[in-house]
Amino acid sequence: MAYETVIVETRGNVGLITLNRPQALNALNSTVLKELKQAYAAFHTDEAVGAIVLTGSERAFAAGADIKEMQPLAFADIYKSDFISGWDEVAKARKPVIAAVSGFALGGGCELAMMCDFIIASETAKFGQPEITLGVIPGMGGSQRLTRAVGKAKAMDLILTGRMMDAAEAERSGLVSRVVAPDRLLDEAFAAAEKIASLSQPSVLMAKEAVNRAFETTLEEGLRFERRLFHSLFATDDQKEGMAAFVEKRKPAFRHR
Ligand code: CO8
Repeated sequence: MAYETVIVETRGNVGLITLNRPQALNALNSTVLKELKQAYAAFHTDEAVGAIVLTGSERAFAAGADIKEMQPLAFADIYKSDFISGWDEVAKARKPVIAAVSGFALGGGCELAMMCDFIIASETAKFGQPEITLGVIPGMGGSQRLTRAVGKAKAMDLILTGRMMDAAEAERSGLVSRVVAPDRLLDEAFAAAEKIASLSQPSVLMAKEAVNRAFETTLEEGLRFERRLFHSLFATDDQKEGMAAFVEKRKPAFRHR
């Protein structure tokens, strides 16, 4: 498939999507959304792909929603079209997605990174929700996902002032899982994605569902959900294989079923 704003590749069992609008620091417009959804859908139907890495350029993961595209819009336009709602589909990707962030991850860019399952950042990464400086507020989940990720104090600080935080502060705050040297970013993200792709896909998908459920329900319901998923994995061949391989001191050969 020909893409205009993203580069889509498969490397072994890992799908790689690179945002590619260098002239606009990878600002997210309607074409990016359409193409990201297409790329995710293609990876989801490709049984060989076990995990996805989403990245940008060295200078910018994405500097936000495309301000030039939004500037002429009126309330009635964006309300009637339920502007932004299409991004929910991106956030609901079933296979694990790792964001590999270098440079600016601002506004919708930060929100897109937070839609991924975890973020690996280069030392050069800068995160922020500067929408307030444009007379609006985060619209792709920033006020909700950032607050869940870093807590109220830091989220308020960032969202009310519009300031950026560097990679070290983002790691201290719990927004990113690892910070690496710029030239290690893709290798590190790939190594993590390859590891995930080598594991039993049903257990990977259920692990992701279980962690995500923690954000949506009570502890008691979440624990029950986790336990039921755990029980159900004993119906898979891969549970038999994984445990037999441990006992027999050999590597498991998962068949993803
Ligand atoms: N939208 C459109 N174009 C952009 C954007 C953007 N978000 N960010 C940068 N660009 C363009 C610039 O206009 C410039 O283009 P040109 O060369 O044609 O003038 C080019 O990218 C390079 O940018 P700069 O010259 O500004 O580069 P600097 O290194 O001087 O500055 C910054 C880099 C600090 C990142 C600066 O570009 C900046 O502040 N960008 C805007 C950041 C921002 O406010 N982001 C939030 C946008 S609002 C948002 O994300 C709402 C999300 C909810 C809606 C989601 C719907 C999809």
